[in-house]
Order: sequence, then structure tokens, then C-alpha cells
Amino acid sequence: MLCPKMRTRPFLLFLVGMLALSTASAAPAFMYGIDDNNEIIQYDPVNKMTRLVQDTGLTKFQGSNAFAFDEVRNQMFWLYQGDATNPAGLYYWDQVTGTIDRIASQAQTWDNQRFPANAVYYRDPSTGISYFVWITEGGSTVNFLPITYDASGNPTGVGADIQRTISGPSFSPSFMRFGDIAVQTSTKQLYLATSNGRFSKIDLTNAFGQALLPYTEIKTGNPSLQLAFDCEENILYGQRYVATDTGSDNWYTINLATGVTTTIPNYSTEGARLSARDLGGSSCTDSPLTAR
Ligand SMILES: [Ca+2]
Ligand SMILES: [Ca+2]
Repeated sequence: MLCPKMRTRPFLLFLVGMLALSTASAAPAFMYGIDDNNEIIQYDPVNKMTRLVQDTGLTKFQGSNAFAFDEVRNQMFWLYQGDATNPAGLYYWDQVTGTIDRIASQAQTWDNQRFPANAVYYRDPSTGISYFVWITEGGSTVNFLPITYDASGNPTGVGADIQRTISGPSFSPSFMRFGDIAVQTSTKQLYLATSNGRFSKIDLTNAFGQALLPYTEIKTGNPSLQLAFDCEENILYGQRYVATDTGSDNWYTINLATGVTTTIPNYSTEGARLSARDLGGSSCTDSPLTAR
């Protein structure tokens, strides 16, 4: 029995070494999302871990969507459709202070649009102003809702919705059913994945200086994906929302230039709990609430 051991051990060391190398090559992606039961989940597609970090206490089944994460302040924002106990609007959770609160009404956010199923947090690098951003469902509008803060960085409310119009030869508002959106701040590109499998980008370079935002379709025929970048905004991850199916790998990386999806093996999130209706961005560090 000695011989097989002697042969196996170097191979195992080689495997461990390769695993360490492959892990080191991907930036951390401790990302957050919200599930059918209004629970905030931490997803880690690098280390393939999924953890519930916060029950929001909201009770309307599938009532939350349009989730967005501010990595700097460790705060998460999402839209809630409302019920008898908690009114509709924009909610946030501060992971450090523990505060969950509503900072804007439906009238101040999606108003009379369809309920949004996409959102991203965007800090304009030119001005430092922070926005909760979504694309109007079934429409041609990108909404930039400025978030206001007190001196301690606690969200206090929102300003007036700044609306821009998507423009491009291959664009149709009927495509805009989500899915999710994600912004690569360094290139000022907003990537979008629609529920009918379109993967496209919108150029935010002069978003606050012009009325029209250029749209480029990259690929059709993809899975319906929820999106978030890693914490360095280089690798784009996608989760196919699976409320009922079980047992399939449903996480992907997405090539930004071609839109081609590559399955992340052995990482799945399925069912009403833990499967994200919408993803936010990523932190470079594990949640203080789930750290081992
Ligand atoms: Ca999102
Ligand atoms: Ca969504």
C-alpha cells in the first residue's frame, strides 16, 4: 500500500497548487442579492459559497427586485412592491449599523412605470454623486435616482429622477424585460441582460450631459441572467434565476466583448430561497456577519 501513496501524494500537492493558483487569479466577488422571500443572500462564486445574511422582515412573496450594492458604504438598496404592512418604495439595509429603512416612495421612484426588475448602484466618478439606476421595464428610459446622505453617510432620501433615453439601430423598448444590469465604472459601460436572452451595453460616458445614451447589442440567445461584477469590476458574473428547478449549474461568467457565457462548475443556487431575483455588486471582503 506504500507505493500508491507515494505516487498519489505529489499529484495531490500538484492539484492543491493548481487550485490555489486558479483561486488567486480571480478577484474576490462577495456579492449580494435578494430572494423570493425578501432575504438578502451573499453569493461567492469564486469560493462557491451561498449564505443568508439578513431577513429584511418584508413579507410579500416575490415582492423585492432591483437590488444594488454600495461597496464603499456597505449598504444595499432595492425596490419593494408593498403590502398592507410595509409600503412600496426604495428600501436600504446598512450592513454595519443594521438599519433597514425606506428612503423613497413609489411615486419618487418607479412611479407609474412597470415594477423594475433591474438596478445597479452607480457612483459617477466625475462628480462623486451616487445614483440608484434602473432601466424602465418595457421602455427606453435609463433612470438615475440621486441618493442623499447625512454627514455620517446614512441614506436620508432621494433627489429628482434624472431620465435619459436609450438610442441605437438595434434597440427596441420591447426587449427591455429583465434580467439585471451592471456598470463597469472604469469604462463607464452599463451592461444589461434581458429575460429574453439579450446581452447589450449602454455607454454612460456623457450620461449627464446629453439626452440620448448609445446602445450596442452584443449577443442574443443567452440565458436570462442576474448580473454583478467582481469587486474590481473586471469579471462579470451571471446567475440564471431558478425558482423551481433544482440540480443544475446556473452560474456563469460572461465575456464582455462577445457576450458568451461560461458555466461555473459545481455552483448552483435554486429555489424560492437563495436564488436571487436580482444581484448587487461585490465586496472584496467577506460579510462581517458571515465571516468564518
Ligand atoms: Ca442588480
Ligand atoms: Ca432582476
